[in-house]
Amino acid sequence: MTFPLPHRVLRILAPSVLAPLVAARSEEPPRPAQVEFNRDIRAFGRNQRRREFFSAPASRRAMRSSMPPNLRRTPRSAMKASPNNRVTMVAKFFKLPTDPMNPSAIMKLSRILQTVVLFFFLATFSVAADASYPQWDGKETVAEYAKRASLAPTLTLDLGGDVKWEGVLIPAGAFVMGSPAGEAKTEQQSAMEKQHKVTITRPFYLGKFELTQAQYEKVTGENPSGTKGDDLPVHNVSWQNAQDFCEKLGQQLGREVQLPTEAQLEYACRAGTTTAYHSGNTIADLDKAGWYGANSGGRPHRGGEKLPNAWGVYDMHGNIREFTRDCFADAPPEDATDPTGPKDGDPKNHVVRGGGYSANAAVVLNCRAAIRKPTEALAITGFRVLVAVPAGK
Ligand SMILES: [Ca+2]
Repeated sequence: MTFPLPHRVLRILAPSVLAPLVAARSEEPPRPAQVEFNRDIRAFGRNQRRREFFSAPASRRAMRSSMPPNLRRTPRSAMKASPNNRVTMVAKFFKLPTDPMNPSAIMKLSRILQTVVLFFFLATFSVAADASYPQWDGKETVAEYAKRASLAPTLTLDLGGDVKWEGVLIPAGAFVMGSPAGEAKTEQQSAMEKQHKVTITRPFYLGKFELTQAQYEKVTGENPSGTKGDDLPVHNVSWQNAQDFCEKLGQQLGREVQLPTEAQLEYACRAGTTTAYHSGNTIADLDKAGWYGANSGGRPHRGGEKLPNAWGVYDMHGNIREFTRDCFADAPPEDATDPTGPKDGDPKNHVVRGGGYSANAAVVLNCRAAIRKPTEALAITGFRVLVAVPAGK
C-alpha cells in the first residue's frame, strides 16, 4: 500500500512525536476521587452527560469503557465521598447513602434542595406581600381605604351569647408621634413627647369602644371593676389581666388578638389630626370627645356618648385610661417602623394612654393624644383590644 508523501512523513514522525505524550499521559497520577465525585454530581445534576453517553453509538460506548479508569468520564468506583464536601454533608443530614453515592440518591438530594429553594422563595414572597398593604393617603375615609385595601371597614366578633365585639379598621400609614412645641403641657411631658416619625405597615381592627365589663366577664368569668355595669368599660385590671384576656380571646376565636402598641394607639387616636385632642386644641374640644373630671360626674361612662374621631373610634380621650402593649421608659421613642416599645423597659411597668374620667383641672392635660404615662392608678385603668388583619394579601 502506498501513501501520499504527507502521510508517509506522519507515519515516520508520529511514533517519535506521540510517544512522549502518551508516556506523559500514562504517568499522570490518577485524579483525586474528590474531583471525580464533584464532576459526577455536576453531570447528574444536569443529567446531560448521562444522556450523551447512552445516546452515543455502541462503538463509542465500548471505546469509552475500554479507556483506563482515570480517563473515563464517570467511573463509579471513583465516587468516593469526602467528609468535607458540602453535598456529602447535606446527603448525610438527610440520611442518604454517600459511599458510593448512587444516582437515585443524587436525584433525591436534588429534589430536596429544590424544595428548600422553593420554600425560601415562598417565604420571601410572603414577607413582601405583608408589606404590600396600601398606606393611608391622608385624605380618604376609612371606607375608601378599606375598599382600596380589599378589607372590610368594620369587624364584629361573637364572644358567645349576646355579647359582641365591634372593631373598626385602622389603615396602615405614617404619622408624627408626640406633641408639637406649642401644645399646652408640662415640662416633663414635653421631654417625653418628643416628636418623631412612625410608620405602621399593617392595618388592624381596633375596638370601637373600650372593652366592656360584659365582654371581659364573658371571656374570663370575672369582673373586677369598681363601678359595675355590663356596658361600662372594664377597669381595675392589671396589665397582665389585659394580656391574659387577649390571649384567651385569641384562642377562642382563632384570631390574633393583642393590646395595641403605644404607637398604634396614638396613631388610631389622632386619625390624621395633629392637635392636642382629635377634636381640637382646647378644653372645650376635649369636652366634646371625652369624659374627664369636669364633665364625668366622677364615674366611667358607656362607650358612644361622646363624639368619635374621624376613623370612628370612641373615648380615646378620658373615661378609662388604657393599657398599651409596650413597656414604659422615660426616654422618648425615635423614628421607627412598627415600634413595639423599649426592649430594656420594666416588664412590670407599661405605657398607659388617654387619661381618665377623674382627670381634674390640674391633670386634664393627661387626656391629650400624645400623653405617655406609666402604669399607676389601676382603679381607673382598663384597655381596648386589637384584632390583626391577615399577614399577607
Ligand atoms: Ca379612654
